Amino acid sequence: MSHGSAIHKEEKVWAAVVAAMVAVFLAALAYAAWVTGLQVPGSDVELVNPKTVLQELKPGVREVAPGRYEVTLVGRMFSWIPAEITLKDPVEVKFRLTSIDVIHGFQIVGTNVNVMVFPGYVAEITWRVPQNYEGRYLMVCNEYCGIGHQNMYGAINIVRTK
Ligand SMILES: [Cu+2]
Repeated sequence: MSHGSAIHKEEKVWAAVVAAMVAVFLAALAYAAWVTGLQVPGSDVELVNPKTVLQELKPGVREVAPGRYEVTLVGRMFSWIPAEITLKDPVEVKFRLTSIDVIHGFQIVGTNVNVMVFPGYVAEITWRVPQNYEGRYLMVCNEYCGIGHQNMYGAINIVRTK
């Protein structure tokens, strides 16, 4: 019965193969994380202090070039600040988003703009605005954030002059 606990040579070989595969996978993960700078989508990890973010970031609309806007939005229970924005002849809009309290989700209904909004971080997402649309887009919070979550919505007005 002395061979009962003995490890066969083949078992050792396969254990080594498995260990090598695990090492390769971990190395691939580490490579993706540190060498290629893999990050959570949309989080360019600009850090802000949630307590002073309203003064620091100055929420609102900035036209950086004709048709190109930068919109800074701050989420809080239970609204977006500002809750309504108007964009004239927009082509591309860069949203900068953060929260002063809990995790929110920023979504523009009917588009592919959808990003999680964390307190302490500025998430960035760029929206190429459909050029055939004029009117109102609904922006909502799609991450349950508390008792008034369903009231957390706002509007983006698209105005066309040409
Ligand atoms: Cu919310």
